[in-house]
Amino acid sequence: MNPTNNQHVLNWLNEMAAMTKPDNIVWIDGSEEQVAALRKEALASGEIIQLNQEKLPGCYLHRTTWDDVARVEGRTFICTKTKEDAGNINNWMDPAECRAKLTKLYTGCMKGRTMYVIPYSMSIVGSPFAKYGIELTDSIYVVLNMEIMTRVGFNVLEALGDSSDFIKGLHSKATLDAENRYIVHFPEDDTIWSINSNYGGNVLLGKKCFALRIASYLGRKEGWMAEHMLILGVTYPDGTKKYVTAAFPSACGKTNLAMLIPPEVFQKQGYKIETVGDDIAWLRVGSDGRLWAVNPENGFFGVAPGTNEKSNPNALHTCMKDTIFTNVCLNTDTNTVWWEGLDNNPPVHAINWKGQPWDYHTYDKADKVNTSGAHPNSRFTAKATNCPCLSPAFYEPNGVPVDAIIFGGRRARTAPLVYQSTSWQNGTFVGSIMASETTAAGAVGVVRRDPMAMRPFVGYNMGDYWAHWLEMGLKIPHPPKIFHVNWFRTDDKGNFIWPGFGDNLRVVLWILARCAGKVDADITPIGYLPKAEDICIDGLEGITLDTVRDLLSVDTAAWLEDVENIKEFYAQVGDHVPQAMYDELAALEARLKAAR
Ligand code: GTP
Ligand code: SPV
Ligand code: MN
Repeated sequence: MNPTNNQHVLNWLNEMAAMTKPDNIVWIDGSEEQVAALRKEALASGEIIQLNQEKLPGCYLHRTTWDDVARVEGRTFICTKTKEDAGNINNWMDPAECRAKLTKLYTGCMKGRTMYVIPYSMSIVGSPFAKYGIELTDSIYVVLNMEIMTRVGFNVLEALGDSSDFIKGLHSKATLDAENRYIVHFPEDDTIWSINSNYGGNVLLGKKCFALRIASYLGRKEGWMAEHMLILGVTYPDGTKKYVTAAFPSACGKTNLAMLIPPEVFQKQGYKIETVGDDIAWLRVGSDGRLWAVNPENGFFGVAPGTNEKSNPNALHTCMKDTIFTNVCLNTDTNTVWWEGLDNNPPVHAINWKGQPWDYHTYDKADKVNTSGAHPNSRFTAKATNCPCLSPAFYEPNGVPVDAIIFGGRRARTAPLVYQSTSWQNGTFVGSIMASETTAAGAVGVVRRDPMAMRPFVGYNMGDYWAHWLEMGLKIPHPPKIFHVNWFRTDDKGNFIWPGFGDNLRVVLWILARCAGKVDADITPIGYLPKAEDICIDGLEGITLDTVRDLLSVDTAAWLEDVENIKEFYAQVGDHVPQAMYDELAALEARLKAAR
């Protein structure tokens, strides 16, 4: 019995089943009984391992295959009718060609398996922001993760009714063959096809595939925005609440900022931090003329390594129950989990992320992937509702009004601790030149430009995406102010100068003070910079006013070098780059040269 009469859903389901030929088809109804039964099945097959239920109630461990441990950008495609619509930054394949190629791989791939049909919603079912999807998958691991990360259940089918307005996602782990792994998007057709992976962002199709790539495409068409942003709420001692969103590239600190613990001096004054989201924000113009944000997800797929009682206690407590760990280290004495940076007591008897006995003495910082207990990109999938600092606004169908948008990346030298753009257009430019430095062992940092942290996630031409940002600016009567931060400046020895984590609140408070018009700033060639004394360093050991001055310094020569790199990147993005972005770039260069 099908739980819906929606012919669009049923016809598509029949077509996909005829191609993949599963033995059974099972609808996922969102009930705890069904999830429990599937968990039992996954335990029996070894797909998941039950952890110590006293210490970690409801927690399980899963290991992926060794070559399936992260998103695969090289195998991710945007299949629009023309290559130009996908742009130069995306991989492109002709839609018909792609379907033909993947049809061969999908044909019969679910023989002997069950196909699970997961109706899910991104955002609260029935809310103004909500968009619906159905994911077909042959992986119980995917079902269990989707059930945490999205809102799964038959109420989605009810809300959908007879409509064809849903995103059609097909996933098969097939043979997990890396050579034939594909994550492909047909934005013109509301369709996602993923095959030969069973890892995170490749297979939890509601997340990057739908909520960013497909949604960014829809947002452009419908006049809203889908962004790779956390949403953070700050409550002031007088009870006032302010919200900021922040876009940092993958593994650059979104989850950490979203769940930060205020430094003691601020706690004593009564400041509080609330998390609305840690990875994705959907943004719409509200009837009050402000920009409003929701987190379309229902859980966190967070990086485990580095998460500890000091860096991010909120994340740690969130994943102490009802959590699926992927590729972390197993302590076989206690049947609990461990990862690098959890504490200084690596397990004496352990199984590493590869499933092998592991001796922590063999750990070599220069070869983390092969010598660490947990994979550097190992993750926890945890429920938002288990987060101690979850904002009540998480449940608000209309989301929260945004005062500031913050961009950031890992820059060893160029970007100062914080600066403010001079307008929405200038802020869009600041987003477009975002970058991060990857520090490979021994090598100097390689700069990777990652506009708005969306380089791997824009479902169309990057130049058109910037144009959409500019157009949105014209549609928001009271737009948020746009800032850029950098927690990652290093000293001569390569150590981070700024303490980061909870202390980043000090910078966020300056940002909000600027938005409220409560603090002055210095105008520089790159934008407004704080006066050093306006970044509160009360109670911060080892940081003086001079350290802050140093963190706020702008190295003109380094910036001019960066400008050359930006020019190359713009050329690569190609002829859809809006003229206004070139004007901003030329103006920045002229200001830097004048200041030299
Ligand atoms: P994705 O889930 O991949 O999108 O990552 P993310 O942006 O949420 O990054 P996350 O918060 O998980 O942080 C990734 C890494 O950056 C971790 O190893 C953190 O310890 C480190 N990190 C986060 N915030 C800071 C900071 O303020 N300073 C420093 N030095 N490191 C930080
Ligand atoms: C990211 O890479 O930005 C993530 C992890 O949040 S994944 O869901 O795998 O994309
Ligand atoms: Mn992310």
